[in-house]
Amino acid sequence: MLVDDLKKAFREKYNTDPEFVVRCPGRVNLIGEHIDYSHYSVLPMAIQASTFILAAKSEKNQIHFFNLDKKFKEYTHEITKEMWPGTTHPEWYEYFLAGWRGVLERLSIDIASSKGMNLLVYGTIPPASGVSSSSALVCAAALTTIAMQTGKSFEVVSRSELAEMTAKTEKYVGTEGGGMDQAIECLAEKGIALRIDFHPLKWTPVTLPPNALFAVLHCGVTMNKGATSYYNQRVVECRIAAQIMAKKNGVKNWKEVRTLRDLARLLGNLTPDQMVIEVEKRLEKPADQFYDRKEILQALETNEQDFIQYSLNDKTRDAQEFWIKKRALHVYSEAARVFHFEEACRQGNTVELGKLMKESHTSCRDLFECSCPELDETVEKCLKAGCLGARLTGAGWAERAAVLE
Ligand code: ADP
Ligand code: NG1
Ligand code: MG
Repeated sequence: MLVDDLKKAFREKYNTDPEFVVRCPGRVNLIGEHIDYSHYSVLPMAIQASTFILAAKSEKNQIHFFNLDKKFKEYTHEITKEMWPGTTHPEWYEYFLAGWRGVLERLSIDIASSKGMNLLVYGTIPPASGVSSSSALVCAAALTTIAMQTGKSFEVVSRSELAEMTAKTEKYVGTEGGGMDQAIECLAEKGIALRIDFHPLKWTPVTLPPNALFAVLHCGVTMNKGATSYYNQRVVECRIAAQIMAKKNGVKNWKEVRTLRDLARLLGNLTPDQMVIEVEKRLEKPADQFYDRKEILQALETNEQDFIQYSLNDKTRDAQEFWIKKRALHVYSEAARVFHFEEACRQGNTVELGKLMKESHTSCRDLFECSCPELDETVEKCLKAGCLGARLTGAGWAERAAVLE
């Protein structure tokens, strides 16, 4: 659908022209899966599929949501004195509200005086499929809000600030994400991938070998990360792995250790490759055995209350089993693969790129357990057909009830 068709649809719906049209791309992550929230670098690039938002002011104190995809029901959000508080089971329009809230807070716009809006949303990014439709909607919402509230667009907030702000604000839909998606969607440039580093946010263009062709396939199943606890469970397993190893190493305040990268720094700025060896040494239990809650409290010499406050999050308060060794081994080995991948891009070594992608998939499947049979089968088929490498992209998993038509 062309932008002119979208404008026509807006006019038919609201009897007025849109004042702004915002477009935000989806992304594919080439390598570096589930390591952004451990603050390790990732290597994504934008894709053509995008989310569009068309907007005009409303005289009413409301945000009206109309989606061209009828699966996403029309909705009216009343703007009251109370800010939308966030959610742990998001409806589709709440991804918009997450971006909207972030901008009002950033620009110190009082909720009661914020402007009402009529919106039309149209997306070509397959939702819940690992190519980041959620962040495209959050980032497009943030841009729409900036434009509608200030009458201006990019001059108000820089692209990098927008990336950091939307990474924080998407957490209002209940996932403790790491920031990769918002960063690439706000900072992407045509024709190149970016290596994205966190804390501080930095981005470096990575030119892909001209003879390499990357195809993005859909395996047919979907997974809504906001509505489930899989994602947040992995986030806390990585955090607990870092905290336990820090504690074992004599670090007094394990509560300040938040990520596996914090731990690598504390151990003397060890490289991801060196950290793989450390994990093998420091966590005695075999990787395929979980730690129960009691064992973790003992290892951290702490109580339930502090454990909930410093290690867990909303969706994992009651979790009982934590696979911490496997998760840490995945994170450090995947972080190392990102750097090797970038080096192979520089050398134009497509065979090495393929090898690293295969290793990444195996690690996601066996150590991070974020794959599913449909993804594994798709990877197998690609390799049998002669691809140099294949891997899942994005968070992974599947809810089988939601098979794509
Ligand atoms: P993804 O891997 O695509 O980011 P998520 O589970 O993080 O998957 O987010 C998917 C959710 O985002 C959808 O279930 C829906 O609520 C919302 N969403 C994404 N794109 C759109 C869209 N174009 N229209 C309405 N909702 C959307
Ligand atoms: P998807 O599958 O696109 O929702 C999620 C996270 C990323 C990253 C990847 C796994 C959000 C918004 N996105 O992506 O930050 O952790 O999983 O690498 O939380
Ligand atoms: Mg998402």
